[in-house]
Amino acid sequence: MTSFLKPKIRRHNEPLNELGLARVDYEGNMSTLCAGCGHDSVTAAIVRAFYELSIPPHRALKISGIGCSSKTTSYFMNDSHGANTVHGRMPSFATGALSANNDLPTIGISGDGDSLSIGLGQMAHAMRRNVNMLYMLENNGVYGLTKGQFSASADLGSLPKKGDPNEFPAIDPVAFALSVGATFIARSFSGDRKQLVSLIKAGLKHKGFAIIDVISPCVSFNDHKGSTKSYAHTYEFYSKAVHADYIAPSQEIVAAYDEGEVMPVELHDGGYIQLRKLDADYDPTDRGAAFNRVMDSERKNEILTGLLFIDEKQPDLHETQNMEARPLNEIPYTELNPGADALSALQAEFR
Ligand SMILES: Cc1ncc(C[n+]2csc(CCOP(=O)(O)OP(=O)(O)O)c2C)c(N)n1
Ligand code: SF4
Repeated sequence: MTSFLKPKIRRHNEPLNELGLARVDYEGNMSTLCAGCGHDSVTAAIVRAFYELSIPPHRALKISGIGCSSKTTSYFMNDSHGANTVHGRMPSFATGALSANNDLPTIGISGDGDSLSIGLGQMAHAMRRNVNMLYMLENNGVYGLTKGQFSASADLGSLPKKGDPNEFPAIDPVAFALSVGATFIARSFSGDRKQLVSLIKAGLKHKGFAIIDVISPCVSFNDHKGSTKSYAHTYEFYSKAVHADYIAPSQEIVAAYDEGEVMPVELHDGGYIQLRKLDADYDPTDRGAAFNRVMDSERKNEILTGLLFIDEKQPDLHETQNMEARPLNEIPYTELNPGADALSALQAEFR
C-alpha cells in the first residue's frame, strides 16, 4: 500500500514514558486517509495507549485485513512486527502468530466490511477460542475503500449518500461477540478519545479475546443526514453504560468513587480494570444481563458504550490447548528438533 514516512521530531521537554520513549516514537507513516476520517482518530488513541503502557514497539504485533480501516496499522509503530493480511483473514494470521509467541501484545485492526461479511467466520472462531488479542473493529457502516456500499453493520432503513435505503437488518458486533463467547467486549466512538484510550489499554492487558467496536465515521460516504453512523447521529444517541480505567500493577488502587459503584477486576499481569457503572443496574460480568441491556438500548436507538462485558476467568487458546508457554524462537534448536530417533519413537506409538 502507498505510504509516506513521517519525520520523527521530538519537541523540547516532551514527556517520556518508563522506557524513555516519547509519543512520537509510537507513530507510524503519514496517513493517506480522507481528512476527518474517524479511523485517524482511532490511530491517535492507539498511539497514546501503547505509549502510556510503555510497551516496547519492537515487542508488539499489529495486523489487519483489507479496507481503509485496515490501512491503520501503517500509521503507528513502524518498529513492530506486522502484516496487512488478506480480506477477512486477519484472525487466522493472529491465531498462528500467537501460537508461536503468546507473549506479544497483539492488536488486530479491521473494518465492519472486513469483519462482518467475508471475515465473519474467522472473527467468530477467534472469539470462541479466546485468542489472546485486541481486535479493533473500526465501524462506519460502509465499505469505504470500494466507494461506500452498505456493509452488514448498516442499520435497516439507513440512507446511503445516493440511492435506496438499506433493506437488511444490521449485524451488531457487540451482540454477536456476546453470543459466541468473547471475554472482553466494548464499544466506543472515534470522537471520544478519553474513553477509547482507556478501553484500548484495558483490552491490551486482558488475557483472551478483547473486541472494541468503534463507531468511526466515513466522512466521504456515510456522514450525511439519514446515516446512523455519522458524527451527528453518534453524538446525539451516545450513551455510556460503564467507565473503565486501567490501573497498572505498580499503581495504588484509590477508591475515587462511592462504594458499590466501583468494581475492580483483577488482570493476569497483576493490574486492575476499575469499572465505574454509570447505569446502576448494569453488571458487566453477567453475559446474559449484558445481552439484555445491549438489546434494550438498541430498541431505544441508544449507542451504548464502555466496557460492556468482561470475563477474566476463561483460559485463552494457548492455555486450553496446553501450548508451549515459551516463544518458539527462544527454544533451543535441539529441543525444537529432538532428532530422527525421537520422531521414529513417536511414530511407533501410533502404529
Ligand atoms: C477477496 C476480496 N473481495 C473483495 C475485495 C474488495 N474490498 C476491498 S476493501 C472491502 C471492504 C472494506 O470495508 P471495511 O472493512 O468496512 O473498511 P473501510 O474501508 O470502510 O474502513 C472490499 C469489499 C477485496 N479486496 N478482496
Ligand atoms: S473513504 Fe471513508 S473510510 Fe475511507 S479514508 Fe475516506 S473517510 Fe475514511
